[in-house]
Amino acid sequence: MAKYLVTSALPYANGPIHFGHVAGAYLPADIYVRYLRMRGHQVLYVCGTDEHGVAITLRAEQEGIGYRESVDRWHAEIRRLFDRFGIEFDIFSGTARCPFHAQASQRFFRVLLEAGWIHDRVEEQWYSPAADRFLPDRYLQGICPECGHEQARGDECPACGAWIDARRLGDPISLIDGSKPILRETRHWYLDLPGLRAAGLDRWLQGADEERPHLTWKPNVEGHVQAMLADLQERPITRDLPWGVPVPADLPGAEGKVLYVWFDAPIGYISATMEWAAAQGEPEAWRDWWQDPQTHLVHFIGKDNIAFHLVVFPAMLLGQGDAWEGRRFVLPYNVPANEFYNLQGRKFSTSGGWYLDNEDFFSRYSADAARFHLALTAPETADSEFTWQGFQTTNNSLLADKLGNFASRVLKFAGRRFENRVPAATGDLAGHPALAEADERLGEVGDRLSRNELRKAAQALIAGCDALNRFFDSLAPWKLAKSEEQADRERCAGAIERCLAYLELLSRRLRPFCPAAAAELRTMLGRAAAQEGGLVWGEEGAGRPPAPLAAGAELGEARVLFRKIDDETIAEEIARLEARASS
Ligand code: B3M
Ligand code: ZN
Repeated sequence: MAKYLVTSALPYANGPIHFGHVAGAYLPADIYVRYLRMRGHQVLYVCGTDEHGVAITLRAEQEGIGYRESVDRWHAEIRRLFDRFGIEFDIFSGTARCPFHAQASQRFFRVLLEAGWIHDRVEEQWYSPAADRFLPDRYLQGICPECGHEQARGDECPACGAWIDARRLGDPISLIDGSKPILRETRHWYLDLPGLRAAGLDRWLQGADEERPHLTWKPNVEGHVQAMLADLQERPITRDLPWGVPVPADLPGAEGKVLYVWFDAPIGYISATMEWAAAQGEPEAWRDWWQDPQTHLVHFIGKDNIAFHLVVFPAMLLGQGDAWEGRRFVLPYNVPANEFYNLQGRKFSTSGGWYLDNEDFFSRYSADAARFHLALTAPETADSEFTWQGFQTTNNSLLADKLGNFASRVLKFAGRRFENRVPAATGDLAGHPALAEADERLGEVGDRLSRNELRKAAQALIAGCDALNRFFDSLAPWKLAKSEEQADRERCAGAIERCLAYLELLSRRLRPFCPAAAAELRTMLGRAAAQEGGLVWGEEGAGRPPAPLAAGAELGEARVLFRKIDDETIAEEIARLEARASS
């Protein structure tokens, strides 16, 4: 049994999140967590909203409401979508609402400052005489110094992805009022990334650290990290903003300054864990997760957050040294970052109307079908997309026709022929090739999930269903049942016993993907799926068929696991999407 601390990127509380976010950083984590728990591991899954920074202030200013009011609204909205999707966190907090966050962030800052990893300097920054304020990163727009793109932001370029020093932006304008800013001197604090790199970050990234048995990162992760390391510089970690975690007030020049959002946001994982621990009545228990060398820390993120999770945050953790009562922080064990997930050939865009209306979607379709489809099309190694046709195919041809249909034909047959009870096992069907195939494919599901290969895990599950349907067809129990031969009728009973045993196994393999349908399937299996305690994953796989079920156990009632979606409905959805986008 091992210990896993799993996080999903803290979404900005400045707008709704969409299916693309869910497919990239939340569903893969939720599936992983459910799987690990079934394997008996100790798991804590933390998340919350990212409630500071310019993304928030700009939004609230547009909405004409207070920062707090704005983040509260979006926090609730985002949380609702996660609930709809069945994403279950141990805690879902937020950086402005967590009572431990500001203090933890300031402590991180102070430790780094005292250890010499943070320096302060007085430098020129863009200042707006019109608004009488400094203009941090995203308040500015200008020409990218790297690629010449004309609408680069003051922090990064949307075209080439470069991190930009705002002072190098060409012809900047203020996004508040379009006016031209001027350069004015002010004090800021800088994180010495090159120094931290030499002091241990490099060693850890290369896997030379024995605490991180992982020797390789996903190729997309490795690529981003190398690009960032090629030009690693000190980064400013404070901003002139009226909203955020204040720079500790006793420092000269701290007035009006807050910590940069990317400094405090990842500490949000830690402060959320502190909040969770306090709610358990064990305020110190957060250390058992963050400061125990046995912990496997796994961050689920989208590709745009790679540099922060593999370079900046680990550097901040390393730089804490043993200043926290002598206990060091763990560094990430894995960062299974995903690529982007689009919608019908284009990027999701809330303002452009190119999105799925979450309320609408869940009033018509099941969360489980959406979860399974997103897993099957997850953007693991390349960008991928949601299409309505693809969703229909997954729902109808895979979930309903292969899985749901197998369950209903077996259960209906058992209901008619065996008085809705598990018939006696015969034992002579174990070597059947279709069952051997099912063993192999259903065994593969767990291997794939443990490596965060959701697509292949979902495919293996469906391939297992295919094999089971082939088994049922090749045995033709409806013929055997009518045979005059006693041996045939026994074979029929044996076949149905095997089908029921595999259905029970399927309910467990399905559970991380489709928790509600898996529970429903177990209800349908009645006493045949009775189990003491929590549901365990089990060791079934190649060479290990499911154990015989207790003969005579009473089954439940066969029901429809996945309802089909007709062509007309899909056509309507596409028409609605296009109409919304062009209105
Ligand atoms: N809020 C960026 C994003 O939502 C940022 C992630 C923070 S994770 C600590 O993509
Ligand atoms: Zn650029």
